[in-house]
Amino acid sequence: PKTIFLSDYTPYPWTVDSVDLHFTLDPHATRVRSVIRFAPNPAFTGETPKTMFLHGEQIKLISAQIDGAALDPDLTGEGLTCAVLGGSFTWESEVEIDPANNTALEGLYMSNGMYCTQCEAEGFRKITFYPDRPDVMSVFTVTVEGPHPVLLSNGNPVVTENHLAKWHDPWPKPAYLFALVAGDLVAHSDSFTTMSGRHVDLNLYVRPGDEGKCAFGMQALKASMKWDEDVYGREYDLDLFNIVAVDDFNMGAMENKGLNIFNSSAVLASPETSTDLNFERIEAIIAHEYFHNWTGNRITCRDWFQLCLKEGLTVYRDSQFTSDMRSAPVKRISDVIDLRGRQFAEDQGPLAHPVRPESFQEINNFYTATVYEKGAEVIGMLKTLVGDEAYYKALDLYFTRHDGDAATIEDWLKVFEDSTGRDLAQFKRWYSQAGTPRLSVAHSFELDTLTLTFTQQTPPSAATPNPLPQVIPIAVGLIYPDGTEALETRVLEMTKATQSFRFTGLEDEPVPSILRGFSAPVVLTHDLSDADRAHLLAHDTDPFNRWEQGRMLARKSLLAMITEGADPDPAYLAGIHKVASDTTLDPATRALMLDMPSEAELATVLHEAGTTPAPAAIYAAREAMAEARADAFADVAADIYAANTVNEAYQPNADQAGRRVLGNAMLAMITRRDDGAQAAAQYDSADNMNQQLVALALLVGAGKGDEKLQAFEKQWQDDRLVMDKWFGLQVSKAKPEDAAATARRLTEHPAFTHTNPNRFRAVFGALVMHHAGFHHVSGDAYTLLADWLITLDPLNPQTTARMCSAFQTWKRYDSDRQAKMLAEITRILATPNLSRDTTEMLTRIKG
Ligand code: BAL
Ligand code: ZN
Repeated sequence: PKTIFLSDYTPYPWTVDSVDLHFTLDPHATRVRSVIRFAPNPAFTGETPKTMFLHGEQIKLISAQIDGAALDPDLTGEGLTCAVLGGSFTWESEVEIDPANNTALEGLYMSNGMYCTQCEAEGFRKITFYPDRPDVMSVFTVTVEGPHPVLLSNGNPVVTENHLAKWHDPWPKPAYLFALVAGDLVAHSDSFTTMSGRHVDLNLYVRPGDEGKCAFGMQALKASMKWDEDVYGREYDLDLFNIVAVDDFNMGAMENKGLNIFNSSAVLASPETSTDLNFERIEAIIAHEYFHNWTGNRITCRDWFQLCLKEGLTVYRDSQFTSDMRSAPVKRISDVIDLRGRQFAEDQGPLAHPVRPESFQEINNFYTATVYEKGAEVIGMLKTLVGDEAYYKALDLYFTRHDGDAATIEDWLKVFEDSTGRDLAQFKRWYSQAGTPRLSVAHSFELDTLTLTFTQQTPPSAATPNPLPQVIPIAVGLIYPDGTEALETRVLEMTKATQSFRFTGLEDEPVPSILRGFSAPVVLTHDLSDADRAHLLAHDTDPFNRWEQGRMLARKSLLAMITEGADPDPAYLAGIHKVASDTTLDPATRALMLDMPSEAELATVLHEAGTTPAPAAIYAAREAMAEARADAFADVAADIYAANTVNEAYQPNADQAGRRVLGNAMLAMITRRDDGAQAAAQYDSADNMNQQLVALALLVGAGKGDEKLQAFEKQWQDDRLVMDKWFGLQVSKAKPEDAAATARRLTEHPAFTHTNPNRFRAVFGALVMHHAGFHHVSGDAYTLLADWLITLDPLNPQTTARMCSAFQTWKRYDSDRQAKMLAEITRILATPNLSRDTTEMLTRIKG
């Protein structure tokens, strides 16, 4: 496969002034007629080419003309080349495509009898011949003909007749934002009045039978539209905003202009079928896709290397939204847990890449935690450095200066430089260097002065062999021994490899609270005594750092259990016992304080410290800690559970969800002591999926879930999203030695299908997340996953390649596991005709 480099970018020689598309739908022989007006691109400085290349893959060319003259272009598997004269011209073509056999779910495909599209990043070339690159933007008019009650495309409807609809999108857009939907769908409709008083019709289109799962998504959409007006001054720009739910979808959702297409798991919700986490995720994804209308659609990316320009910023914006809708500290802590779990692991291994990568073979492989989540952290750091007011001023300038542009990270940083007067050359390293910086701090106190000395060092990687010091915003505060605050949060700007900061005029030696709010995505080493950590846990005014100190105590105890066979730390158990009963803290925060680091997080921490993680030992330590917690909480668990029981009608809000998560943390401890009686009672009385599913998971984990699993299947067999939970839960709650066999058994279930990405991920996503199960010494899980990746690859390369990241940590483990994983990686790579996606991923992983 060909490697594409950022440094090779050149503008396209032509602009596309208009695109007219006409679809005549047919499952196996959809005809697409296109009329595309090309003109010389003034931004192209080279000699005008004598030939034109158009992308096109897996499409049958029926006819092609330029200015009415028939052509016979040169065709390859990647597109066509034809001769052109200078000046403007009109390209016309007719092609045939086969949506019913499109199992890759890119381009135009069918899902449960409906037609839908996914064009980001490079799917439009599977629909018609076109310069399929994000810097070619045009106005689209689309006619859809087909025997379906609902025929949709981007923009506003122009003609709606029986079996024909014509759409016009007045906003120039790249082809990756094109969308088409046709099917027997029902709409849940509403409307929104924008800040300037414009009426916008809103529709959420779903399959008949799903009407009852639309209300929450619609409310989330309206809240997002209002929030973007209130916080960023961004107004919606069409008369219509449509969302469609699709069952077969590779990603969560897609921000096509005026016609967002969602994985049904990311939009359909009801109390009976969705958990609290489902509701929160759905609200966030709806917001994310909506926010893309400005950060992504109105201002798009010049090329795919700039993906973080829209994704990092939009993730940052959706995290701000969730913080405002729910609890800011809970959101921040949850984001950090996620970042450490996924992005830090990526940075540690062979897939490490900068937030703005500099080369790729298959762009689908770069929709990563680094581009998205670290990309969002970089925006957060920029905001911390310049301050809130300057940040929003810069964003206003960004929207004004670049509206309608396909922009770059250089454009983005220039806006901040121009509006704040700052030099961001060093800050730009956050975009160009891979790896997680290690930040260590030493503190000393003399007379009335505290000195903090920081050292930063980023481990070299293949992507960045010689990392240079980065600009690190370090938010610090100081807490006196009596628990009062010696210094409110101050942001230190570290730019050198080693740097000291002094705080004078102190009345007593304070305990430093470093990296408040996790102000930079770094691994912090701070040799605080357990007593100092306990002091911050009790008195820190920064909610993130309070949580972090508890987390550090938990980590320390678990690591001692894993590596030295130590007993659970009584001081840690006493600390969380105190926190759990502290009713001055909200239940969600208390639940987060009780949350134990995952096995994967512990493996990452051990690897960082130069120790080979032993999956069985990590699992055993967490189990032993869970047992010790059940003992330590025996006196209060039932009371806390009862006190947090929600008796009101189910609402998916943060307050109720917080009470449920704390109550269920207690139920987990109770289940270890009462033979599952309380969990069974919760299951039987549950009137919502959250409480039903948590109880079921606890019973299955305790080995007492067989009867309820059967009852659950019988109750929910017709609900595909709930059945995904049923599949996933059995794998994630299996004993490590049974995880692979459980997954294998489930693949034989009549409702298992590997062509539906949600169902495939339900089983195999759960298997790879089951650290001790996936890495069981038998190697059975490695083999099972490899077998299925080989089966899925020819059908759906994108989902296959994503799942390959399960092997990215292979070099961390002992030589036996390494050999087993390497054998599977090699076996998959040896498969004839392996996709470009999977080949690139496994070649990088193999290293
Ligand atoms: N643009 C791909 C899906 C998303 O990030 O919204
Ligand atoms: Zn996005």
